[in-house]
Amino acid sequence: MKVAIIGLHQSGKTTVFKSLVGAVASPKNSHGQGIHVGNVKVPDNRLDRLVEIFNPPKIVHADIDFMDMAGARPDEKGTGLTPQVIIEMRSADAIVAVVRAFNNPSVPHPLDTIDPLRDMKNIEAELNVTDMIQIENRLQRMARERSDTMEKEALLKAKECLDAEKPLRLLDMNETEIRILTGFHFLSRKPLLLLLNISEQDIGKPPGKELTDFAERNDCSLMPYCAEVELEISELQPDEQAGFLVEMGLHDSGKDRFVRKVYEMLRLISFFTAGETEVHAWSVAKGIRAINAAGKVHSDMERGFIRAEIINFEDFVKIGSMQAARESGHLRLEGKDYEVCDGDMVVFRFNV
Ligand SMILES: Nc1nc2c(ncn2[C@@H]2O[C@H](COP(=O)(O)OP(=O)(O)O)[C@@H](O)[C@H]2O)c(=O)[nH]1
Ligand SMILES: [Mg+2]
Repeated sequence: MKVAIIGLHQSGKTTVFKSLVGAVASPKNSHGQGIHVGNVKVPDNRLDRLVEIFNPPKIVHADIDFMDMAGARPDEKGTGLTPQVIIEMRSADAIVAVVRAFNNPSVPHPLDTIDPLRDMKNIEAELNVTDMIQIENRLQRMARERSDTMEKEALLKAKECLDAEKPLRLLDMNETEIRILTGFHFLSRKPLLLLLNISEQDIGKPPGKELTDFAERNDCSLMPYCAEVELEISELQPDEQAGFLVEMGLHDSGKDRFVRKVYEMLRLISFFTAGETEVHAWSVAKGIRAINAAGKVHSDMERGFIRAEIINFEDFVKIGSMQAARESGHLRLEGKDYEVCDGDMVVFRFNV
């Protein structure tokens, strides 16, 4: 899974990126034109607990790749969606837009004033316009080629939505339209998280109503985040981090909450395989069937699927071991069509 971080010049994209991947892993030329990719583990208390129980040599978290996009040049007023950036964004599964709300006189805003609502509207409009241009280009080409009318109808419907200044996230589509339009990888259809980059003194305050209303109206998520403080925290040793959070009066790190939020937004769930050799969180799409989940672990397990033995994490920790769960009849036998739930611990039985 891949998530693109976009935003205006100096909104704090690179600071957010570094707070996620760690300052060490990030490249020096943060103002270069390249796109930097960093892999981030999804924090999961349940996985930590399983590691305590099984004490395996190998631990695998669910993970997400974040991309710090090249971004706008200092003289640009937008987010700098160059053709190269657009291509990368199309391949992303979700978008995080960093919106500046922090005050820092030594860091000028490209539009001079701090106005998060204005910036959110501009970002949304930029994504919509990018999709609109793509649709118009396609329609023009189709007019010359006299091609598929179903595709044309779907595109016109999408165009109507964008004309009304609504992102394609809000468009109701039937299955045919979804099939046709998915191939275009429209930006305004991707899950969008507006990450409000706040000043340190605003930590803990809820975002203004006009901002939450905007997010709700456009079906996107909104979350306050103080990139600078999160970066500081990420640079501490793990044991110092906990102390720092207590000092700041915080329950958990914003970074952990942010990454979990993105994971949710991607509509992913985790199931676990656990044993003496490995504890592994597997990310799969919500609603996946047991047989397809087996295929994530190994193609042989999908091909030779017999059944899945399942117990949810919550029940497992009460019982304490797989052996005890099996003996007490708490390990359920499920067939190939069983819909895997978040937190399921699974043993696949297969034969090839
Ligand atoms: N005060 C304050 N400054 C920040 C915060 N986040 C970023 N900055 C500063 O804003 C400047 C631009 O940040 P950067 O991450 O490079 O922005 P980018 O252009 O979007 O990648 C840097 O000097 C950061 O230190 C924040 O939360 N609070
Ligand atoms: Mg940057």
